[in-house]
Amino acid sequence: MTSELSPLLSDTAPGRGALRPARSWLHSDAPSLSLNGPWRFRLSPTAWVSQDFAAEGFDDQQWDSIPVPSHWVLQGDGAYGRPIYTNIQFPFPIDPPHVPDENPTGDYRRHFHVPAEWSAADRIVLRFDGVESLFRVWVNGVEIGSASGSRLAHEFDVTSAVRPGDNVVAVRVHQWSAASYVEDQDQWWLPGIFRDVTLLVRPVGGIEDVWLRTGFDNGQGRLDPEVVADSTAFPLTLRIPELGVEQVWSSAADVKPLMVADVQPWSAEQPRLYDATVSSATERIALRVGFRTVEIRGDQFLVNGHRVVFHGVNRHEAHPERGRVFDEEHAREDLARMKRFNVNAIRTSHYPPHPRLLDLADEFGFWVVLECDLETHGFDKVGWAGNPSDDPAWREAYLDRIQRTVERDKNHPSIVIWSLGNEAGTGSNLAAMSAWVHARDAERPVHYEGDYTGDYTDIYSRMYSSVAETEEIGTDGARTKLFNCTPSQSIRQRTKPFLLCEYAHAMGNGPGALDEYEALVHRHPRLHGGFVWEWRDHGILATTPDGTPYYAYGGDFAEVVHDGNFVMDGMLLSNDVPTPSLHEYKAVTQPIRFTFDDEKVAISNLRHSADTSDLRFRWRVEHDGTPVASGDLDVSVVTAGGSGWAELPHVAAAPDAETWLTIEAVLAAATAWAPEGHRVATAQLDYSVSRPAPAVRPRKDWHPGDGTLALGIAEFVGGSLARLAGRVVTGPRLELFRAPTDNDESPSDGIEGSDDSTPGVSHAELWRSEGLDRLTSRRLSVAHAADALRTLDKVSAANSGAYVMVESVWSLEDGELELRVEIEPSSGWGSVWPRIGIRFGLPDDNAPIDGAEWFGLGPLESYPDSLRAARMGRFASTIEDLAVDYARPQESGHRSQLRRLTLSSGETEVLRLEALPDLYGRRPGYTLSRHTPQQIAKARHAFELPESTTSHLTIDAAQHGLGSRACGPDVQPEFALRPQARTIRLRLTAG
Ligand code: IPT
Repeated sequence: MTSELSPLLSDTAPGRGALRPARSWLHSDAPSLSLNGPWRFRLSPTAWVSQDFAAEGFDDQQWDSIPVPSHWVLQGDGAYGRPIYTNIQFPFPIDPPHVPDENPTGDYRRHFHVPAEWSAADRIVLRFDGVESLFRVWVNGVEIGSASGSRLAHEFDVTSAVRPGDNVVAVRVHQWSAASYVEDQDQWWLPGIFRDVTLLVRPVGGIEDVWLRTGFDNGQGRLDPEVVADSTAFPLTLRIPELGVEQVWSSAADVKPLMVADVQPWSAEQPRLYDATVSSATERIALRVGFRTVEIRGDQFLVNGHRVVFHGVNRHEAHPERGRVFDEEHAREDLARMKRFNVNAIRTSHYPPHPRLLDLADEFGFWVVLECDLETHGFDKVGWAGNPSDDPAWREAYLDRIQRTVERDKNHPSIVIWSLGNEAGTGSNLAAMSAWVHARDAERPVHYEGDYTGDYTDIYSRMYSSVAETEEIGTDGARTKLFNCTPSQSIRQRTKPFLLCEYAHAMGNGPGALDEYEALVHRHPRLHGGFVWEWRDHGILATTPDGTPYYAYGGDFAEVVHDGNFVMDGMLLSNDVPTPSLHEYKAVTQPIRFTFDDEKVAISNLRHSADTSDLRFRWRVEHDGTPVASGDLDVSVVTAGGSGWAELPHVAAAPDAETWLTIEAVLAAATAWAPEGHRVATAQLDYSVSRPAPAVRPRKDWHPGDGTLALGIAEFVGGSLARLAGRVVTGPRLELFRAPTDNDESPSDGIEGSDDSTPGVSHAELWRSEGLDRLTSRRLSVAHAADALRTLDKVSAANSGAYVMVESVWSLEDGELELRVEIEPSSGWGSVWPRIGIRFGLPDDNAPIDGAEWFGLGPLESYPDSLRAARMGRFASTIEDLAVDYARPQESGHRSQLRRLTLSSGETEVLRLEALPDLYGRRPGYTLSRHTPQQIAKARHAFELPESTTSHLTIDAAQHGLGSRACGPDVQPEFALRPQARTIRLRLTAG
């Protein structure tokens, strides 16, 4: 037994016995039988288990039952092991092509009934749409074959093994195999039969495969059919009723290209599909045809003659309970959500998705980069020694993978680029894959990021290049050498269309600078946009011992090696909630742009091919956030790439309130993905008259005092605030710390242009070493004046000589309580600062502060390099909803450019704050939270945060940007917060 098994597990070839060539995943009316459902299941800790179970008469009564499709590690509450998350690391020794004896092995069995009529079939085929990682199949005890290529379809001819009536199929699945070395994607390792299993009748005279290649040229559609069928299948008929197409092919020789008049093209914006059938006497195949031509002209990537800008996302198959098991409703909702957030493209990172996803992509309209199931990233650890990509022993496996990828999905109009895989180094096997694609599908370009020098691919692609570097790539005539390229290779790469197959790493709170990347696309036509990493967090729903649900990440399942929360880097949280970054993305990529000019607004339509006839434009005027007038804008239809004008309404600025005009482009009618009125694009214009903040009243009568007094609504004891509006209050204290974001925690690679680039050291480490999270203070003086109190504090940290002087002046001004805080750092502070703020503690006091209403930027959190989604207005929120539930607790909830804030307890308004601008007109931001930054920084998950009824209000004169350093560039220098002097001025009144 062992001698038989060992070569299979270590075999670099993709298994034995699966049918070749691979074919399309077709919608056929031939009979089929889904083998999804409960199977008998047994898990063994090693591959060295008896194969007796495959025998027909084996007694599996003692076995468990498991659903197919599923991942066994997500079934049985831990009874079948746990998921493992690694990014680059191999969770087994790097000993290719061998895997350890500790190799979880799942044995599956089920019975199925074959109808007697099936005896008339030409063949009976057993199809597996996805099994991770290596599996062997037996039918009625007869070994059928084996296969690897987890996210690829495999079909086996089981005609001679099945019989009418009862049959039994047995499948053995090994978690680890040679294939694991080429499936090292950044995701959970999730073994099992996780996609459909189907028994298919292949009728006599059936159609093995169809490819309806299409093209579109000046209103004419081109159809270039390819059919695989033996001569008994003919005549075949192609029908596209809506276009009046009915072609009868009496033999293979008749199958020729044809032109179709009056065709509407397919595009991601207007995904026009035509129902088509190809039928023989015994089988009918249904397809949905979209006419479009993909081409590269010079350095331009065009569809139907127009340049495509990819506003894309990397999409993994991830579901918090199902893992990579496809859930069509969930996927459909996800794609609709993408459309609502102006996403127009998907890279299927890093493997072909469930085939139905591509039907949906055709239907909703996305430009798809379809990626092969291939990644060997873990070889990086050993300097890429033994990388399969450059080892002829793996050539067959590589070719098999790309063939199964392209063949399965070739009919989809949404797929405009083939991608060979991800992070697999470089080498001849990748070049061979590319050559095969070029020969098989001359139209669609080949992408592979790792071909930095462009030796075998058609598109220049990078991941996480900085804004500056990306701009260099797009700049004509630039001579700078490109990443990993010689001068001549750099020149060659600049002759190709460029895309960022990954950028704007969206881990935790971030990314910053989405707008700067977007701006490049419009300045440099060679730059075709890119794909944010990534669409969604891959959290797995788990519960704490006390039953609290949470989304687990690496390390939560006691993995031996893991990569923590690096798998939580989506613009969508695990529970489908869009993070502020997705709103920012939507704002930055809006296809309609507005430029104000006096009484007019210019409206640019940046779409690929759709005009604006699907949109309605409306306006509204607000005074301090309260709507006072609204209406529709009269805009004539703007063609794609064009621009038009609209007259703006007359807006009178209010004398005593800020006056803002907001315009919006909304859907005029419901679509498949959004209701009528859905906002596609928006812009604001400030009409306010300038109203300078009241000057600081000079006081000359300061004299020392004990600091115990009342000033309006404030009561002080020993110079410290004790009560506000009758409530106990602590602070305010200087706050320079924020709970580090994932970007803040990421070590610098030392080569970027950031303010702290000590290689291997993160901002957060510097903050902790400077003691920003543990400031202490010493009161230097307390002084009184008429209606005023002044304190001077020296704030510093243990074992630090650097300090900040904080002068606080409380006074009554025009009958209102004013607080002015002057924050004055000493020399000697080294790092950037996360924030410059003051924090109040607002204990429960029998009425916890649990809500906020404000006039300022909102409704969601914003930071200096992520401000585009924020708009000026009046907003309200509960304290819980102010923060985002990032998988790992971190800085969240900052609202920028505050004007006025009301804190409430239930229905009762407790405290009102007005934030005065500083001398430069800068307004502070605010954060209201149940926890201090120090508490948040300690928690790995939200459930670890202490219970709290105290609310903490931080008023920040400034916050540091977000950047995307967790995997990419740091905060751009203009948004990096260096230690500096700041003034905060607040007016406080009782609610
Ligand atoms: C890049 C990977 O391609 C992607 O799969 C993901 O892991 C991403 O990083 C980070 O989340 S590779 C990285 C070394 C640039």
